[in-house]
Amino acid sequence: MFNGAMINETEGRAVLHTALRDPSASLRLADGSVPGALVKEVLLRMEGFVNGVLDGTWRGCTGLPFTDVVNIGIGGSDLGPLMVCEALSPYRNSLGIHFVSNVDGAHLQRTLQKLNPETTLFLVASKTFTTQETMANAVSARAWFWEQTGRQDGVDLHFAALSTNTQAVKAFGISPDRMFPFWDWVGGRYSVWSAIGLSVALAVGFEHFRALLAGAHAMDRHFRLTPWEQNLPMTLALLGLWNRNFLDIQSLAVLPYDQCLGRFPAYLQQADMESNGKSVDRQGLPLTYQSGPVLWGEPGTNGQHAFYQLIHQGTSKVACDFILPARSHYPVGPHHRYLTANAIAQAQALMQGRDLEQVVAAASAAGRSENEIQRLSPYQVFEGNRPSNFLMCPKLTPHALGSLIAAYEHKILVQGLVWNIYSFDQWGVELGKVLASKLLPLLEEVQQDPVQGLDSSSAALIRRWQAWQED
Ligand code: G6Q
Repeated sequence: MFNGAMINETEGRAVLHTALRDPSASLRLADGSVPGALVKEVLLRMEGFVNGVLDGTWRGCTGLPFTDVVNIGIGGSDLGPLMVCEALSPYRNSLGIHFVSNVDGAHLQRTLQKLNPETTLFLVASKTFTTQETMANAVSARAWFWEQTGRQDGVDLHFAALSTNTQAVKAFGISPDRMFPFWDWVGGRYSVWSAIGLSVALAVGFEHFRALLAGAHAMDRHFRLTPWEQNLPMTLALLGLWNRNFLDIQSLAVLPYDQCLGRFPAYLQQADMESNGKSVDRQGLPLTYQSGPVLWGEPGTNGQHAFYQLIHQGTSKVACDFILPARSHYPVGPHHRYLTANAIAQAQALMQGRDLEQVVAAASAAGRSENEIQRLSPYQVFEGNRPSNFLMCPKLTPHALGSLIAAYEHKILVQGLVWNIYSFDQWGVELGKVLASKLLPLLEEVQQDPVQGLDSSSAALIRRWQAWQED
Protein backbone atom coordinates (compact mmCIF):
# COMPACT_ATOMS: atom_id res chain seq x y z
CA MET A 1 0.00 0.00 0.00
CA PHE A 2 2.62 2.53 1.04
CA ASN A 3 4.65 1.89 -2.12
CA GLY A 4 1.80 2.74 -4.45
CA ALA A 5 1.15 -0.80 -5.70
CA MET A 6 -2.28 -1.35 -7.27
CA ILE A 7 -3.67 -3.22 -4.31
CA ASN A 8 -7.21 -2.15 -5.21
CA GLU A 9 -6.96 -4.72 -7.94
CA THR A 10 -10.58 -4.98 -9.09
CA GLU A 11 -10.64 -1.24 -9.78
CA GLY A 12 -7.06 -1.07 -11.01
CA ARG A 13 -6.00 1.56 -8.48
CA ALA A 14 -3.31 2.24 -5.94
CA VAL A 15 -4.44 2.95 -2.37
CA LEU A 16 -2.56 5.96 -1.14
CA HIS A 17 -4.58 7.85 1.44
CA THR A 18 -1.42 7.68 3.54
CA ALA A 19 0.28 9.98 0.99
CA LEU A 20 -2.33 12.64 1.81
CA ARG A 21 -0.80 13.04 5.25
CA ASP A 22 2.78 12.85 4.04
CA PRO A 23 3.31 15.64 1.50
CA SER A 24 7.07 15.30 1.82
CA ALA A 25 7.02 11.73 0.46
CA SER A 26 9.04 11.27 -2.71
CA LEU A 27 7.19 8.20 -3.97
CA ARG A 28 6.77 8.25 -7.76
CA LEU A 29 3.98 6.27 -9.40
CA ALA A 30 4.23 4.26 -12.62
CA ASP A 31 2.62 7.12 -14.57
CA GLY A 32 5.40 9.45 -13.41
CA SER A 33 3.28 11.44 -10.97
CA VAL A 34 4.53 12.18 -7.47
CA PRO A 35 1.60 12.00 -5.02
CA GLY A 36 3.46 13.98 -2.35
CA ALA A 37 3.97 16.91 -4.72
CA LEU A 38 0.34 16.86 -5.87
CA VAL A 39 -0.85 16.76 -2.28
CA LYS A 40 1.41 19.63 -1.27
CA GLU A 41 0.12 21.83 -4.06
CA VAL A 42 -3.54 21.21 -3.27
CA LEU A 43 -2.96 21.68 0.46
CA LEU A 44 -1.44 25.09 -0.25
CA ARG A 45 -4.40 26.06 -2.41
CA MET A 46 -6.81 24.83 0.25
CA GLU A 47 -4.94 26.82 2.87
CA GLY A 48 -5.14 30.00 0.80
CA PHE A 49 -8.86 29.49 0.28
CA VAL A 50 -9.59 28.69 3.91
CA ASN A 51 -7.67 31.71 5.15
CA GLY A 52 -9.36 33.88 2.53
CA VAL A 53 -12.82 32.78 3.63
CA LEU A 54 -12.01 33.13 7.33
CA ASP A 55 -10.41 36.57 7.09
CA GLY A 56 -13.10 37.86 4.74
CA THR A 57 -10.91 38.26 1.64
CA TRP A 58 -13.15 35.82 -0.19
CA ARG A 59 -16.72 37.06 0.00
CA GLY A 60 -20.10 36.40 -1.50
CA CYS A 61 -21.57 38.10 -4.58
CA THR A 62 -22.98 41.04 -2.62
CA GLY A 63 -19.70 41.70 -0.84
CA LEU A 64 -20.69 40.12 2.46
CA PRO A 65 -18.31 37.69 4.21
CA PHE A 66 -19.38 34.07 4.43
CA THR A 67 -21.15 32.98 7.58
CA ASP A 68 -22.11 29.44 6.59
CA VAL A 69 -20.73 26.52 4.61
CA VAL A 70 -22.85 23.67 3.23
CA ASN A 71 -21.02 20.48 2.28
CA ILE A 72 -23.07 18.58 -0.27
CA GLY A 73 -21.83 15.00 -0.56
CA ILE A 74 -22.71 11.46 0.46
CA GLY A 75 -20.97 8.33 1.74
CA GLY A 76 -17.24 8.88 1.83
CA SER A 77 -17.74 12.49 0.76
CA ASP A 78 -19.90 13.19 3.80
CA LEU A 79 -19.33 10.84 6.74
CA GLY A 80 -15.65 11.69 7.26
CA PRO A 81 -15.86 15.48 7.24
CA LEU A 82 -19.13 15.42 9.20
CA MET A 83 -17.67 13.18 11.89
CA VAL A 84 -14.43 15.19 12.14
CA CYS A 85 -16.21 18.57 12.25
CA GLU A 86 -18.28 17.29 15.15
CA ALA A 87 -15.36 15.61 16.88
CA LEU A 88 -13.38 18.85 16.74
CA SER A 89 -16.24 21.04 17.96
CA PRO A 90 -14.05 22.59 20.68
CA TYR A 91 -11.76 23.92 17.94
CA ARG A 92 -14.54 25.38 15.80
CA ASN A 93 -14.66 29.02 14.70
CA SER A 94 -17.87 30.95 14.17
CA LEU A 95 -18.52 29.64 10.65
CA GLY A 96 -21.68 27.54 10.55
CA ILE A 97 -20.97 24.19 8.90
CA HIS A 98 -23.83 22.13 7.51
CA PHE A 99 -23.93 18.77 5.77
CA VAL A 100 -26.49 17.71 3.21
CA SER A 101 -26.25 14.12 2.04
CA ASN A 102 -29.65 12.48 1.77
CA VAL A 103 -31.52 12.88 -1.52
CA ASP A 104 -34.66 13.24 0.61
CA GLY A 105 -35.59 16.87 -0.07
CA ALA A 106 -36.08 17.36 3.66
CA HIS A 107 -32.35 17.33 4.23
CA LEU A 108 -31.62 20.14 1.78
CA GLN A 109 -34.71 22.17 2.46
CA ARG A 110 -34.41 22.08 6.22
CA THR A 111 -30.79 23.16 5.90
CA LEU A 112 -31.41 25.99 3.45
CA GLN A 113 -34.33 27.34 5.47
CA LYS A 114 -31.89 28.61 8.06
CA LEU A 115 -29.43 30.20 5.65
CA ASN A 116 -28.84 33.49 3.95
CA PRO A 117 -27.83 32.80 0.33
CA GLU A 118 -25.66 35.93 0.21
CA THR A 119 -23.41 34.59 2.95
CA THR A 120 -23.51 30.87 2.18
CA LEU A 121 -20.72 28.92 0.52
CA PHE A 122 -21.53 25.52 -1.00
CA LEU A 123 -18.92 22.80 -1.29
CA VAL A 124 -19.96 20.14 -3.77
CA ALA A 125 -18.00 17.14 -2.53
CA SER A 126 -17.98 14.27 -4.99
CA LYS A 127 -15.07 12.24 -6.25
CA THR A 128 -16.94 11.27 -9.43
CA PHE A 129 -19.23 14.33 -9.65
CA THR A 130 -21.89 11.99 -10.99
CA THR A 131 -23.43 10.59 -7.80
CA GLN A 132 -27.19 10.93 -8.12
CA GLU A 133 -27.92 12.15 -4.60
CA THR A 134 -25.13 14.72 -4.56
CA MET A 135 -25.80 16.08 -8.00
CA ALA A 136 -29.54 16.37 -7.29
CA ASN A 137 -28.79 18.28 -4.08
CA ALA A 138 -26.19 20.48 -5.80
CA VAL A 139 -28.53 21.36 -8.68
CA SER A 140 -31.34 22.20 -6.25
CA ALA A 141 -29.00 24.26 -4.07
CA ARG A 142 -27.87 26.19 -7.14
CA ALA A 143 -31.52 26.77 -8.17
CA TRP A 144 -32.28 28.03 -4.64
CA PHE A 145 -29.29 30.35 -4.80
CA TRP A 146 -30.37 31.78 -8.16
CA GLU A 147 -33.95 32.17 -7.07
CA GLN A 148 -33.09 33.86 -3.80
CA THR A 149 -30.39 36.23 -5.08
CA GLY A 150 -31.30 36.69 -8.75
CA ARG A 151 -27.57 36.49 -9.39
CA GLN A 152 -26.90 34.05 -12.24
CA ASP A 153 -23.25 35.11 -12.09
CA GLY A 154 -22.90 34.30 -8.39
CA VAL A 155 -22.23 30.56 -8.70
CA ASP A 156 -18.56 31.28 -9.21
CA LEU A 157 -18.28 32.90 -5.81
CA HIS A 158 -20.67 30.69 -3.87
CA PHE A 159 -19.80 27.20 -5.09
CA ALA A 160 -16.58 25.22 -4.83
CA ALA A 161 -15.97 21.63 -5.95
CA LEU A 162 -14.00 18.86 -4.27
CA SER A 163 -13.61 16.28 -6.98
CA THR A 164 -11.51 14.32 -9.44
CA ASN A 165 -13.78 15.12 -12.40
CA THR A 166 -12.66 18.44 -13.93
CA GLN A 167 -15.01 18.24 -16.92
CA ALA A 168 -18.16 17.72 -14.89
CA VAL A 169 -17.17 20.43 -12.41
CA LYS A 170 -16.73 22.89 -15.25
CA ALA A 171 -20.05 21.87 -16.80
CA PHE A 172 -21.77 22.60 -13.47
CA GLY A 173 -20.44 26.17 -13.64
CA ILE A 174 -17.69 26.04 -11.05
CA SER A 175 -14.49 27.76 -12.11
CA PRO A 176 -11.14 25.89 -12.00
CA ASP A 177 -9.80 28.11 -9.21
CA ARG A 178 -12.68 26.91 -7.02
CA MET A 179 -12.05 23.26 -7.77
CA PHE A 180 -9.89 21.37 -5.28
CA PRO A 181 -8.83 18.10 -6.85
CA PHE A 182 -7.83 14.72 -5.54
CA TRP A 183 -6.94 11.52 -7.31
CA ASP A 184 -8.18 8.04 -8.11
CA TRP A 185 -5.80 6.55 -5.55
CA VAL A 186 -7.92 8.09 -2.79
CA GLY A 187 -10.87 5.84 -1.93
CA GLY A 188 -14.09 7.61 -1.00
CA ARG A 189 -14.19 6.30 2.57
CA TYR A 190 -10.53 7.20 3.02
CA SER A 191 -10.84 10.71 1.61
CA VAL A 192 -11.33 12.98 4.62
CA TRP A 193 -7.60 13.73 4.44
CA SER A 194 -7.91 15.06 0.88
CA ALA A 195 -9.76 18.06 -0.53
CA ILE A 196 -12.88 16.34 0.81
CA GLY A 197 -11.69 17.65 4.19
CA LEU A 198 -12.12 21.28 3.09
CA SER A 199 -15.20 21.71 5.30
CA VAL A 200 -13.10 20.52 8.25
CA ALA A 201 -10.33 22.98 7.43
CA LEU A 202 -12.89 25.79 7.18
CA ALA A 203 -14.52 24.76 10.44
CA VAL A 204 -11.37 24.56 12.56
CA GLY A 205 -8.79 26.53 10.58
CA PHE A 206 -5.91 25.19 8.55
CA GLU A 207 -3.47 24.75 11.39
CA HIS A 208 -5.79 22.27 13.09
CA PHE A 209 -6.42 20.50 9.79
CA ARG A 210 -2.68 20.05 9.42
CA ALA A 211 -2.52 18.71 12.98
CA LEU A 212 -5.19 16.15 12.05
CA LEU A 213 -3.07 15.04 9.10
CA ALA A 214 0.06 14.95 11.27
CA GLY A 215 -1.71 12.74 13.81
CA ALA A 216 -2.67 10.30 11.07
CA HIS A 217 0.86 10.38 9.70
CA ALA A 218 2.24 9.60 13.17
CA MET A 219 -0.02 6.52 13.26
CA ASP A 220 1.15 5.55 9.75
CA ARG A 221 4.73 5.61 11.00
CA HIS A 222 3.83 3.71 14.14
CA PHE A 223 2.07 1.08 12.02
CA ARG A 224 5.01 0.69 9.65
CA LEU A 225 7.82 0.78 12.16
CA THR A 226 6.60 -0.67 15.44
CA PRO A 227 7.02 -4.39 16.19
CA TRP A 228 3.71 -6.21 16.01
CA GLU A 229 3.54 -6.83 19.74
CA GLN A 230 3.32 -3.09 20.41
CA ASN A 231 1.59 -2.14 17.21
CA LEU A 232 -1.85 -0.65 17.85
CA PRO A 233 -3.56 -1.29 14.48
CA MET A 234 -2.03 -4.77 14.38
CA THR A 235 -3.30 -5.53 17.89
CA LEU A 236 -6.78 -4.23 17.10
CA ALA A 237 -6.82 -6.27 13.89
CA LEU A 238 -5.72 -9.52 15.50
CA LEU A 239 -8.09 -9.17 18.44
CA GLY A 240 -10.87 -8.50 15.95
CA LEU A 241 -9.91 -11.61 13.97
CA TRP A 242 -9.84 -13.66 17.15
CA ASN A 243 -13.31 -12.42 18.11
CA ARG A 244 -14.73 -12.95 14.65
CA ASN A 245 -13.19 -16.18 13.47
CA PHE A 246 -12.40 -18.07 16.67
CA LEU A 247 -15.08 -16.86 19.07
CA ASP A 248 -17.63 -16.44 16.26
CA ILE A 249 -18.72 -13.00 17.46
CA GLN A 250 -20.69 -11.32 14.73
CA SER A 251 -20.78 -7.72 15.73
CA LEU A 252 -18.57 -4.95 17.00
CA ALA A 253 -20.03 -2.09 19.02
CA VAL A 254 -17.98 1.10 18.94
CA LEU A 255 -18.76 3.04 22.08
CA PRO A 256 -17.15 6.47 22.36
CA TYR A 257 -17.36 8.03 25.78
CA ASP A 258 -17.17 11.47 24.23
CA GLN A 259 -20.19 13.34 22.97
CA CYS A 260 -18.11 14.94 20.21
CA LEU A 261 -17.41 11.47 18.78
CA GLY A 262 -21.13 10.94 18.31
CA ARG A 263 -20.76 10.25 14.58
CA PHE A 264 -17.63 8.13 14.94
CA PRO A 265 -19.50 4.80 14.92
CA ALA A 266 -21.35 5.78 11.74
CA TYR A 267 -18.10 6.84 10.11
CA LEU A 268 -16.38 3.63 11.09
CA GLN A 269 -19.36 1.62 9.99
CA GLN A 270 -18.71 2.70 6.43
CA ALA A 271 -14.92 2.41 6.66
CA ASP A 272 -15.10 -1.13 8.03
CA MET A 273 -18.25 -2.64 6.55
CA GLU A 274 -17.74 -1.27 3.04
CA SER A 275 -14.13 -2.43 3.11
CA ASN A 276 -14.43 -5.87 4.64
CA GLY A 277 -18.07 -6.83 4.12
CA LYS A 278 -17.04 -9.24 1.37
CA SER A 279 -17.65 -12.93 0.71
CA VAL A 280 -15.34 -13.63 -2.24
CA ASP A 281 -11.58 -13.98 -1.88
CA ARG A 282 -8.76 -12.62 -4.02
CA GLN A 283 -8.93 -15.66 -6.24
CA GLY A 284 -12.61 -15.04 -6.92
CA LEU A 285 -13.70 -17.97 -4.75
CA PRO A 286 -16.38 -17.92 -2.04
CA LEU A 287 -14.97 -17.51 1.47
CA THR A 288 -15.19 -20.56 3.68
CA TYR A 289 -14.85 -18.45 6.83
CA GLN A 290 -16.35 -15.26 8.24
CA SER A 291 -15.11 -11.80 7.18
CA GLY A 292 -16.03 -8.32 8.48
CA PRO A 293 -18.39 -8.02 11.47
CA VAL A 294 -21.50 -5.88 11.71
CA LEU A 295 -20.33 -2.62 13.22
CA TRP A 296 -22.58 -0.24 15.11
CA GLY A 297 -22.57 1.97 18.17
CA GLU A 298 -23.63 5.12 19.95
CA PRO A 299 -21.90 7.39 22.44
CA GLY A 300 -21.76 6.23 26.06
CA THR A 301 -23.45 6.74 28.43
CA ASN A 302 -26.60 6.95 26.27
CA GLY A 303 -26.12 3.39 25.03
CA GLN A 304 -26.02 2.12 28.61
CA HIS A 305 -29.64 3.12 29.03
CA ALA A 306 -30.63 1.50 25.77
CA PHE A 307 -28.89 -1.45 24.13
CA TYR A 308 -26.21 -2.47 26.66
CA GLN A 309 -28.73 -4.93 28.11
CA LEU A 310 -28.18 -7.16 25.10
CA ILE A 311 -24.42 -6.67 25.22
CA HIS A 312 -24.33 -7.87 28.82
CA GLN A 313 -27.00 -10.57 28.85
CA GLY A 314 -28.15 -11.23 25.28
CA THR A 315 -27.72 -14.56 23.51
CA SER A 316 -25.47 -12.97 20.86
CA LYS A 317 -22.06 -11.92 21.99
CA VAL A 318 -20.93 -8.45 20.93
CA ALA A 319 -17.31 -7.30 20.94
CA CYS A 320 -16.94 -3.71 22.17
CA ASP A 321 -14.46 -0.92 21.59
CA PHE A 322 -14.62 1.71 24.33
CA ILE A 323 -13.02 5.05 23.47
CA LEU A 324 -12.34 7.61 26.18
CA PRO A 325 -10.33 10.84 26.20
CA ALA A 326 -8.84 11.18 29.69
CA ARG A 327 -9.44 14.93 29.79
CA SER A 328 -12.53 16.74 28.63
CA HIS A 329 -12.76 19.91 26.56
CA TYR A 330 -15.88 20.71 28.55
CA PRO A 331 -14.96 20.33 32.22
CA VAL A 332 -18.32 20.77 33.92
CA GLY A 333 -18.29 19.92 37.63
CA PRO A 334 -17.94 16.16 38.20
CA HIS A 335 -19.26 15.17 34.75
CA HIS A 336 -16.06 13.79 33.34
CA ARG A 337 -15.44 11.62 36.39
CA TYR A 338 -18.97 10.20 36.04
CA LEU A 339 -18.32 9.51 32.37
CA THR A 340 -15.02 7.80 33.08
CA ALA A 341 -16.37 5.70 35.93
CA ASN A 342 -19.19 4.52 33.68
CA ALA A 343 -16.89 3.61 30.81
CA ILE A 344 -14.50 1.62 32.97
CA ALA A 345 -17.35 0.00 34.88
CA GLN A 346 -18.93 -1.24 31.66
CA ALA A 347 -15.69 -2.80 30.46
CA GLN A 348 -15.20 -4.33 33.90
CA ALA A 349 -18.73 -5.74 33.95
CA LEU A 350 -18.27 -7.28 30.52
CA MET A 351 -15.00 -8.84 31.57
CA GLN A 352 -15.87 -10.10 35.05
CA GLY A 353 -19.61 -10.55 34.94
CA ARG A 354 -21.40 -11.64 38.14
CA ASP A 355 -22.00 -15.27 38.97
CA LEU A 356 -24.89 -16.77 40.92
CA GLU A 357 -22.95 -16.94 44.14
CA GLN A 358 -22.20 -13.23 44.00
CA VAL A 359 -25.79 -12.41 43.16
CA VAL A 360 -27.08 -14.41 46.10
CA ALA A 361 -24.51 -12.91 48.47
CA ALA A 362 -25.40 -9.36 47.40
CA ALA A 363 -29.14 -10.04 47.73
CA SER A 364 -28.74 -11.56 51.19
CA ALA A 365 -26.60 -8.64 52.30
CA ALA A 366 -29.38 -6.33 51.08
CA GLY A 367 -31.82 -8.20 53.34
CA ARG A 368 -33.89 -9.85 50.58
CA SER A 369 -36.07 -12.83 51.47
CA GLU A 370 -35.01 -16.35 50.55
CA ASN A 371 -37.98 -16.63 48.26
CA GLU A 372 -37.18 -13.43 46.42
CA ILE A 373 -33.53 -14.36 46.08
CA GLN A 374 -34.51 -17.71 44.54
CA ARG A 375 -36.92 -16.07 42.12
CA LEU A 376 -34.79 -13.14 40.89
CA SER A 377 -31.24 -14.48 41.00
CA PRO A 378 -31.21 -16.11 37.54
CA TYR A 379 -32.00 -12.74 35.95
CA GLN A 380 -29.21 -10.97 37.75
CA VAL A 381 -26.38 -13.20 36.62
CA PHE A 382 -23.93 -11.72 34.13
CA GLU A 383 -21.99 -14.30 32.20
CA GLY A 384 -18.92 -12.05 31.80
CA ASN A 385 -15.93 -13.04 29.69
CA ARG A 386 -17.25 -10.79 26.94
CA PRO A 387 -14.41 -9.15 25.03
CA SER A 388 -13.76 -5.45 24.84
CA ASN A 389 -10.93 -3.12 23.90
CA PHE A 390 -10.43 0.10 25.78
CA LEU A 391 -8.79 2.94 23.85
CA MET A 392 -7.78 5.99 25.84
CA CYS A 393 -6.01 9.17 24.73
CA PRO A 394 -5.03 12.18 26.87
CA LYS A 395 -7.43 14.56 25.12
CA LEU A 396 -9.32 14.54 21.82
CA THR A 397 -7.08 16.99 19.95
CA PRO A 398 -6.93 17.16 16.13
CA HIS A 399 -3.67 15.19 16.32
CA ALA A 400 -5.18 12.47 18.54
CA LEU A 401 -8.25 12.22 16.33
CA GLY A 402 -6.06 11.81 13.23
CA SER A 403 -4.21 8.98 14.95
CA LEU A 404 -7.41 7.31 16.09
CA ILE A 405 -8.95 7.28 12.61
CA ALA A 406 -5.72 6.08 10.99
CA ALA A 407 -5.41 3.28 13.56
CA TYR A 408 -8.79 1.93 12.49
CA GLU A 409 -7.92 2.37 8.81
CA HIS A 410 -4.87 0.17 9.25
CA LYS A 411 -6.77 -2.33 11.34
CA ILE A 412 -9.16 -2.70 8.41
CA LEU A 413 -6.24 -3.17 6.00
CA VAL A 414 -4.64 -5.91 8.11
CA GLN A 415 -7.91 -7.78 8.54
CA GLY A 416 -8.59 -7.64 4.80
CA LEU A 417 -5.13 -9.08 4.14
CA VAL A 418 -5.67 -11.95 6.57
CA TRP A 419 -9.13 -12.66 5.18
CA ASN A 420 -7.61 -12.58 1.70
CA ILE A 421 -10.26 -10.19 0.40
CA TYR A 422 -10.07 -6.94 -1.53
CA SER A 423 -10.76 -4.24 1.03
CA PHE A 424 -10.69 -1.22 -1.25
CA ASP A 425 -13.51 -1.85 -3.70
CA GLN A 426 -17.26 -1.78 -3.02
CA TRP A 427 -19.10 -3.73 -5.70
CA GLY A 428 -21.85 -4.44 -3.20
CA VAL A 429 -23.24 -0.92 -3.54
CA GLU A 430 -23.70 -1.20 -7.31
CA LEU A 431 -26.80 -3.39 -7.76
CA GLY A 432 -29.12 -1.09 -5.82
CA LYS A 433 -27.98 1.89 -7.91
CA VAL A 434 -28.61 0.03 -11.19
CA LEU A 435 -32.06 -1.12 -10.10
CA ALA A 436 -32.99 2.36 -8.84
CA SER A 437 -32.17 3.87 -12.21
CA LYS A 438 -34.45 1.30 -13.89
CA LEU A 439 -37.30 2.00 -11.49
CA LEU A 440 -37.06 5.78 -11.71
CA PRO A 441 -38.88 6.11 -15.08
CA LEU A 442 -41.80 4.14 -13.62
CA LEU A 443 -42.15 6.75 -10.91
CA GLU A 444 -41.86 9.65 -13.30
CA GLU A 445 -44.66 8.49 -15.58
CA VAL A 446 -47.41 7.90 -13.11
CA GLN A 447 -49.75 6.41 -15.75
CA GLN A 448 -47.39 3.66 -16.80
CA ASP A 449 -48.22 0.17 -15.60
CA PRO A 450 -45.24 -1.02 -13.61
CA VAL A 451 -46.09 -4.71 -13.89
CA GLN A 452 -44.34 -5.09 -17.25
CA GLY A 453 -41.29 -7.21 -16.56
CA LEU A 454 -41.22 -6.39 -12.85
CA ASP A 455 -41.37 -8.79 -9.93
CA SER A 456 -44.73 -8.77 -8.16
CA SER A 457 -43.36 -7.34 -4.92
CA SER A 458 -41.78 -4.25 -6.49
CA ALA A 459 -44.74 -3.81 -8.85
CA ALA A 460 -47.19 -3.81 -5.93
CA LEU A 461 -45.12 -1.23 -4.09
CA ILE A 462 -44.99 1.03 -7.13
CA ARG A 463 -48.72 0.68 -7.76
CA ARG A 464 -49.48 1.61 -4.19
CA TRP A 465 -47.07 4.55 -4.37
CA GLN A 466 -48.68 5.74 -7.59
CA ALA A 467 -52.16 5.46 -6.12
CA TRP A 468 -51.17 7.59 -3.19
CA GLN A 469 -49.69 10.29 -5.40
CA GLU A 470 -53.26 11.17 -6.31
CA ASP A 471 -54.30 11.58 -2.69
C1 G6Q B 1 -16.66 5.06 -0.48
C2 G6Q B 1 -17.67 4.80 -1.48
C3 G6Q B 1 -18.86 5.73 -1.45
C4 G6Q B 1 -18.62 7.09 -2.08
C5 G6Q B 1 -19.97 7.76 -2.33
C6 G6Q B 1 -19.84 9.13 -2.90
O1 G6Q B 1 -15.63 4.47 -0.39
O2 G6Q B 1 -17.08 4.73 -2.72
O3 G6Q B 1 -19.38 5.92 -0.16
O4 G6Q B 1 -17.82 7.87 -1.27
O5 G6Q B 1 -20.73 6.95 -3.18
O6 G6Q B 1 -19.18 9.11 -4.12
P1 G6Q B 1 -18.70 10.43 -4.80
O7 G6Q B 1 -17.70 11.08 -3.93
O8 G6Q B 1 -18.13 10.02 -6.12
O9 G6Q B 1 -19.92 11.30 -4.96
